[in-house]
Amino acid sequence: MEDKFIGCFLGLALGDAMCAPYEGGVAERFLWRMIGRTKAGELRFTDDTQMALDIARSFLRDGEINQDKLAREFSESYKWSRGYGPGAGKILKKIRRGLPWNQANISVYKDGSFGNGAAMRAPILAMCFMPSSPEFKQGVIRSSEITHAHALAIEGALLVAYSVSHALSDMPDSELCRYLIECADSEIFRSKLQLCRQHLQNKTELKSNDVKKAFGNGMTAKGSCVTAIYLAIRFRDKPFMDLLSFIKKLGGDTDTIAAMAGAIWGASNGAKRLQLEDLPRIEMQNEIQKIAIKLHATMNLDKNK
Ligand code: R7I
Ligand code: MG
Ligand code: MG
Repeated sequence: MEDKFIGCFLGLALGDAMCAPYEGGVAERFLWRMIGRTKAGELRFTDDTQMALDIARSFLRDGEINQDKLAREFSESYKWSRGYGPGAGKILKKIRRGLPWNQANISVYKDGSFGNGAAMRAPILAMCFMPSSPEFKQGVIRSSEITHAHALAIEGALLVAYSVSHALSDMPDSELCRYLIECADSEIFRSKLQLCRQHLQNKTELKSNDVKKAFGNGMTAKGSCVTAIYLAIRFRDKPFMDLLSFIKKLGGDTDTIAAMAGAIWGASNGAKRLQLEDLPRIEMQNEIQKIAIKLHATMNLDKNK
């Protein structure tokens, strides 16, 4: 199980760092070419991994998702050069200046953001709480709403977290799809998940343009979470690099789709199947690995209580 936790966190971070250079349009890609490596030549990660680290550190320190403390952690880590979403960046700067998070999160969009910024970091909650515990769902909601108060952003985060949790416990694909469809609250997520189940059952080899049309490749939760879930399951028995190559070709919000899909893929397959020796190194790789090991140890302790 420890290897699956490491696979999940590294899958998220590697997906993020390796697909970030392919995100967005020409300007974003050019910028990332300039700032996408550390001085030591390691690949830099973006907001997806940074916020995942913030949740993990906050949980390991406090033993819970304490929203005030996590809001501070998120806002203190904020740096423009991590490529945060435009709304999220504004919210985090307001929190840093002292605005309470539950005012900041509705200050940019009046119902809160429906971006995928809550879902991209949600895999960590599957490594904090037992899947059947009420704390799990609550943890996803609490960690999401600090920056993403919109119901669709939270729904996307829950679906990604459930997918990771089931990948950690090796639930068969058909059961996972059924479970996710049952959990979906909105018509848009339900219909995309039904389509996802259909394509997986029929083993349709959708081309990248068809995936984009069916599930989306943008920055909204409804236009990216099912994409990531579909691709993670479709590529689960294939090499990690095949998954990432497909996402690079898909374009759009590549870092985030790869972070979510990478976390699910890594939770299924474990770190050994990532074949780290063949992949570029990313910044803080050892620290990410150590944090995954700590999360695993903490969850086992809880189990034995
Ligand atoms: O969701 P978020 O934190 O980050 C999304 C992406 C990820 O790919 C990151 O890697 C980073 O690159 O950014 O950022 P937000 O700014 O909250 O939401 C993302 C986008 O969704 C916004 O820039 C808007 O285009 C759109 N969006 C909305 N548009 C209209 N009305 C989100 N909420 C709304 C809304 O209420
Ligand atoms: Mg990002
Ligand atoms: Mg992104």
